[in-house]
Amino acid sequence: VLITDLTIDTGVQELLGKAEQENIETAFQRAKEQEPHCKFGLTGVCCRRCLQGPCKVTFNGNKGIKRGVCGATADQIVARNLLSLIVEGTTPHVEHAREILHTLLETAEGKAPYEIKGKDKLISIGKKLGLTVDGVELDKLAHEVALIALQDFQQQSGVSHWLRLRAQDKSIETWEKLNILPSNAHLEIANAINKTAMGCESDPVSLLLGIMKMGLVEGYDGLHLSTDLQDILFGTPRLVKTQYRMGVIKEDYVNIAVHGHIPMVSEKVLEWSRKLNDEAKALGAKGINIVGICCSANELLMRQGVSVATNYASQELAIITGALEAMVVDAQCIMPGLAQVAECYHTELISTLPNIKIEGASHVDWTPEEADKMGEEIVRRALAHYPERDQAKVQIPEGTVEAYAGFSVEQIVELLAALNGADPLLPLIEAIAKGDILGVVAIVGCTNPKVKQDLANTEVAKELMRNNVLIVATGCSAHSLGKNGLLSPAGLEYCGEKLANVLTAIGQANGLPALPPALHMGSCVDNSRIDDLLVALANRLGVGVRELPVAGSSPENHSPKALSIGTFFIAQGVDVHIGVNAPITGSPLVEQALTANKGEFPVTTDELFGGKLIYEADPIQAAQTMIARIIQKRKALGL
Ligand code: BF8
Ligand code: SF4
Repeated sequence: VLITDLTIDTGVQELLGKAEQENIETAFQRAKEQEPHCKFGLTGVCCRRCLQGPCKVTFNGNKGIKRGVCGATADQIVARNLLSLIVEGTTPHVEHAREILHTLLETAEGKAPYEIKGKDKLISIGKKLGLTVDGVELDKLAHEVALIALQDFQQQSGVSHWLRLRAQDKSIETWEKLNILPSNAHLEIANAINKTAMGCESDPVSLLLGIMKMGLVEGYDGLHLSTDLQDILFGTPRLVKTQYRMGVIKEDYVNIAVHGHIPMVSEKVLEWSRKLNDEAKALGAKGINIVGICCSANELLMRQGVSVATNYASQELAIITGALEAMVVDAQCIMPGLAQVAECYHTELISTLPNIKIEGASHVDWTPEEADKMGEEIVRRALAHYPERDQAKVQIPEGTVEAYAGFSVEQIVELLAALNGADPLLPLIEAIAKGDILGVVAIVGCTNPKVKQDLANTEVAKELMRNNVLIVATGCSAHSLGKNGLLSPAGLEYCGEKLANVLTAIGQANGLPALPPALHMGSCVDNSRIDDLLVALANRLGVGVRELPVAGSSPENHSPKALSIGTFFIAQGVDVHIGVNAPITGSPLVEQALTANKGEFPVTTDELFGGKLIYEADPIQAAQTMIARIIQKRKALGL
């Protein structure tokens, strides 16, 4: 396999060459070793739910065994497996939300060394929750907000507070009729695991409704709760400028990469790197340089303008530069293979969460109370490793790309207010109505070593931009766009003329050359921001979210989190494209229900919610399918 077939990132290509010379294995080779993949697994019909199995039943079109030992059919097995996968996508985000919630509680109680930096967000959420905010001390208000959030993990009946806080009334009506309103995230997760357990639920329709309910748990007590509480603690993101690609790792600095998702960890590492910067100078370095990987990168980029080294598939390659003194990880999307790579260099791989340990890594415990101790210890360890760096092994691919980020809904509204202070959303709505903006598509999710890194993410985006579709982006997909110049005004060259004019007008009204063609809205939990934007637009128009000319796309999905986020958006009535391996094709019923492709199965998510799954590996075709749907939704609105 040619290295150039694995990624379009030239820096990663260079480092893959270095890895080959040094005989270091990475995920890119291991992905090839796994080919060809087992078709039973790929199509979702392998069941390992009990010890009578594993059972595999016939996948689409073939003749063979129709039922597992217990009598389970392909429809039942696929639906159960999918629910199980969606639970595995949702749970890390719900845990993420719970961790930030406890940090906020302890901060409000004066027990944790964080401050409440997002005063405006706290007050606006306090008001929406019906709390008295006038004259109330911030700590007290934060405490009350956190206690309400805690009920979303404890109450035995009633509806999730964060769903009531953030969802459109019209959507709530739809979900209520289908009896899928969640109450408590932990209860719903336990309930879903119970459904999928051997000998429990086997009605595929009920399992599918369980999947949609889990999508709502993901959306409100995963994504929204995480973003809201993080904004309260760390502030709401504002426009920032930054740099992308491996070249952000600097040879003459002490380099620390933060990787994972939890900003309570990465923010503290950044804070202590600033405090101890002079100690790096005493060692002969120019200072301490923090770079980001995956969604820790997004969190620090959005609020602090920290630069981004790389995204998911190439995380190991950052170590192969030979210039990282430490890589700090917390949770989610951390490849176990990192430890093996770190062993070949002076880099210390440090895990931080008390219940997420990594084999071969050292560990410095993060707890809300001990956060400062953790930050200082990690930075001191990195400083101590700097003299151990082997210069002969250092090779940092040259070049960085400029990018803008920090597009919270609050920031977008403020930029639009430069055009219309009294009704900021109006200029956007008018541009959509006139067709200057055909629609909005969110490019979200991952990279996946199974497919060429960054290719589909950027190709889907470019095809949409050419057709005057405005792009918003999060997660590792946003990094793909950033590395390739699509988060910078320079990316306007890929846009249709009408879209380019709109972005230039908004940019210039704000003293910028133009807005970039893709607006970076944050980490994967910040898909909540995209939802907030849709709800704001729909409310302003007096329509349901399901009627908006919008779609979501995860062209290089690898994580079950991409599927649970996608499920949330389908429940909102938004079509969601995924490009890699939807493990549903073994069941005609599940496939038809989700994709609304022709078949005998009468009930589809499209009919019930207004959104469906688009499973398409070809990026241009995927973009065209989304455009066709956007045009259909425009027509229904009379546009
Ligand atoms: O939560 S985009 S590869 S890092 S799962 Fe993972 Fe996918 Fe990246 Fe962020 Ni999201
Ligand atoms: Fe086989 Fe049924 Fe057990 Fe699944 S639950 S492994 S189909 S016997």
